[in-house]
Amino acid sequence: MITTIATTPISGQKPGTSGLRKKTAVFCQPGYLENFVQSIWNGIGGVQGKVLVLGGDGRFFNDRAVQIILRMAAAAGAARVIVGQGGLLSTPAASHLIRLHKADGGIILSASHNPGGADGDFGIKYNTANGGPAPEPVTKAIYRATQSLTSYQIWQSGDLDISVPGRQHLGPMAVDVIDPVADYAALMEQIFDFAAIRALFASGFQISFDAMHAITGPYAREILVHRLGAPESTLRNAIPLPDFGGGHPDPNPVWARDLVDSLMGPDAPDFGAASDGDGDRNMILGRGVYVTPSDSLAVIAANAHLVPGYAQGLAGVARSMPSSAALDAVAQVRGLPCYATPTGWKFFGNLLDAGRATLCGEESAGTGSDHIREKDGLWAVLMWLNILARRGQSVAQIMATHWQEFGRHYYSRHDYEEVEAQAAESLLADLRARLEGLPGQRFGALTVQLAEDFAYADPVDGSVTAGQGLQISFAEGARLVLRLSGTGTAGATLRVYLERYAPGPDGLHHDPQAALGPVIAACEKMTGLSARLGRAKPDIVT
Ligand code: G16
Repeated sequence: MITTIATTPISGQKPGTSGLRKKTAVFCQPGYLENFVQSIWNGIGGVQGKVLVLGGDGRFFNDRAVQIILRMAAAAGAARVIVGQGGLLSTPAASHLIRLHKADGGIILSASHNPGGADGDFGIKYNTANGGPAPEPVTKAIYRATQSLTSYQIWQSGDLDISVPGRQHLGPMAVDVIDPVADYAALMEQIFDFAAIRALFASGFQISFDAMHAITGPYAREILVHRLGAPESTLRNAIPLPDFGGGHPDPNPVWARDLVDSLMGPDAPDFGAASDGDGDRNMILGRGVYVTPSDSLAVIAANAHLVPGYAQGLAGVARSMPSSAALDAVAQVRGLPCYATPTGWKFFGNLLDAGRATLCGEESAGTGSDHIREKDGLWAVLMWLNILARRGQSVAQIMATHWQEFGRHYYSRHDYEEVEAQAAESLLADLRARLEGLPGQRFGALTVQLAEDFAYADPVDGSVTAGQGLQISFAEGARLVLRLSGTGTAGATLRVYLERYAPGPDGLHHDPQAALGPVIAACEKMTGLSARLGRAKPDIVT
């Protein structure tokens, strides 16, 4: 039976870089989730007769939210919901299922790399029929719907038992509970040379994979251990927990410190990797080396032909604007089209759908391809393993030869977290106002060549997205980008992206922070950042 509940708009239900993210306590408020879910239905023209995919990364409130969304889908007349067993699905697996079942869309419950638990963050995002994050016009329509909502509808019933695969019904709606891993693992087996990776493992090649107590534990066990023969000891923190064991499930050298330390230590395995809360991010390490996400994307692009799924070549490649130009260097040598998009995976969707790009990636530890429409952590790990198996070299050797051929793009991101929003906004506004006069000006050792407020004209649908970050290029082969994060849930996070190109053959093996010293100094001189934010140094350096 359908019940209609009167409600009023809740302010601030505006999707950010990747869906709506708020403190868990905010999402747990009566009606908060319901208002947003009803606004999704209203914003996309309803779900009457539609097929949806539903699942999340298992963080606190995932289980409750799944039950509420199932009842709201039933009330809205959805024909069928495909839900991961226990309400679990990694973001890449959800994207794949939408495509596999030709579903009309899907709902993914996750705040990605943000911490979870009752005191952490929760999030929800809507993906469209191509399997990708809803593009801007759709998120805007959903936001508009939140602002005029007067009621929501929910099916009156108790909870469904979604702990066992199989079909059941909620009113007239079919609910298919499926194994969250099986279809995704089968897709990976189609793309990669599993025999070659199995042989690599059998030869004694050691890997360590850190699931950070998040969603990829069961996926990694099935793929790396069961299908590829790696020992169980390969897996760290492989049991998903609602609070990620109190950790911060962001696979970077700061939050996956233990893994990084073990790769830098005396008994290091040959390869290390980690993934995030919902399984779409990745970190790649070799014995004694950390591979930046931008470098990883470039190496993957340069070696993709060694992987069966990409043996026929790449149509093109794409990166987010703040990501380093390491990808562009590969694209130039290989004659591939290369696109720079705003931050946010949703901007790759059109390029992938139109067949203009095969691979894409971001400095924020996301890498992926046209196999789905989300970034994909385990896919990136398997890309590396397949390349390592075929090249028979270590990660360090692959990096060294890559830099010899393409030069090295030293890269780092400095994050100033939870700063006063007004201070960060006025810093950017002041710099924006000065952009026109910057070219030709010298800041320490660097001379500004170009300065712009990045705007993206989508080559497929012609839409223009402005205000996507301040980009300052220097004549000496360096670049500085400043933008505000769109995924935080408290205050503002200012991201400062630093890049400097070393063409080689010398100067390829410096400490990145030292190599970037002139860019860091130029940023400080140009913006007066430390004084304006009241911070002597960044909170997070990756
Ligand atoms: C999300 C988006 C990414 C983006 C990242 C960081 O990742 O999907 O495209 O690069 O946030 O965004 P921001 O700099 O605005 O915080 P995830 O893994 O959180 O979904």
